Amino acid sequence: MQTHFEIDDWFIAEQNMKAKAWVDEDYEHLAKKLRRRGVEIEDLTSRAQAFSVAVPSWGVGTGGTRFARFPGPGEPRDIYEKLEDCGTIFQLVRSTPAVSLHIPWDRPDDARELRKFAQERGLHFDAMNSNTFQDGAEQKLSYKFGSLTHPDRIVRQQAIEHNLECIDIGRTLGSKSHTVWIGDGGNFPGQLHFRRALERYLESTRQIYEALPPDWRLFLEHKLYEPAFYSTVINDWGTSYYCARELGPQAFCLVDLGHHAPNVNIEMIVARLIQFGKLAGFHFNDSKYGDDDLDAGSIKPFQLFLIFNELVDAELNGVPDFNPAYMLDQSHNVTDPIESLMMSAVELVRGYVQSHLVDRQVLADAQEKCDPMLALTTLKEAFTTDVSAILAIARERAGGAIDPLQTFRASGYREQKASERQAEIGTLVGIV
Ligand code: LRH
Ligand code: MN
Repeated sequence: MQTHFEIDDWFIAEQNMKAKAWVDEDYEHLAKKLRRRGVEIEDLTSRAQAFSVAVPSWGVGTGGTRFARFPGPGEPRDIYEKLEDCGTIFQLVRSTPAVSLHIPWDRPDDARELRKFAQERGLHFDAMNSNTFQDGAEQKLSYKFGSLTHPDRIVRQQAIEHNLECIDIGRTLGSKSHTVWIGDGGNFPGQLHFRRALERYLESTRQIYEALPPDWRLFLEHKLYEPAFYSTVINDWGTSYYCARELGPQAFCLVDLGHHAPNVNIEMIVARLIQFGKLAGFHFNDSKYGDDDLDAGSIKPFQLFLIFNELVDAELNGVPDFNPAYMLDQSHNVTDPIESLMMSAVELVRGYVQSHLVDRQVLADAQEKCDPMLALTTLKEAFTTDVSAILAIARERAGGAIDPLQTFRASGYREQKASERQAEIGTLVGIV
């Protein structure tokens, strides 16, 4: 009978023993520092423990580019092996109890069985994702020239029905939201009629919106460019916001950090969508140039902090119905996907906890008194506070690893999976 290696909780506890002394010392030291600022460290540790982010099922396989993909050992070959890896990430960092699926990549033969398999690993399903940016094997009509905005009504109907199928699968899996990202656009001037294309988008998404169960949310994901390289129908937050408003109260705007032109002030877009009551949530990642899908916080950690600063400000000011969905959306081309997803989840909790360190009274006074230097230094004081000990203790108290990377590597999990999962040529799980 094929065994499936899993890391034992006693092994994590054993590894934690090696780190316990230094992490407790650092925690005590940080507690003293924060007490001088009138901050109770235990308040931050419980906030860290309460933070959760969903991992993308498509992120546990090695990603690639149009040039190449270099698969790693022990790649997951199907949705069950992807969930095994998601379960291991959750076991070690404790802040990733949810998985976001992509259809048809993850179309389950038996959704009830899949839900049970996930629950056995402490996992539940976050937003569903449709895919009308590729032509699936059994598909009749091509999305080469678009999907929900395609000039041919029949192609649009095919794309709409695919989204309805995603919602249907999601209902059985217990998901409560559906993300629509389409690559529809043009590569040349004149290829698309900009206004008619947007009208077709609204006409199509309205049919998807009407199929939503009453307690579901529809997430519209904008993107500046790629795969279209001249015009993209849903290219920015303004267009997405207009559509979410037109569709109704269950439609919201999802912010993928990599979907903006370089140097765009994303934290201000977040503040706008919060103010307009239309922030769906995030696909967290990082990038230097395009939609590079690099690890969150790896390139612009201050931007990640400033985004969480807006989110925590809204949370603390009791913005009504404020319930953003946090998801990672990354492509791991040169790192072990499990290591990248673990460490990216850690960076999100870091940004969140540091944002709770901002002295909001001092910041508000500085803003009202037009004292930009005091405003900036108040934010920087929080951003430059090393909260690693809080994050480690929060993981440990939740049964996770004080040092997830060291514990994962010491466990030999990847090597075990390499022997368990003989790669079947052509099995493709990561984004290419
Ligand atoms: C598009 C995107 C979208 C997913 C895809 C995998 O760039 O961010 O969210 O469907 O990546
Ligand atoms: Mn995305």
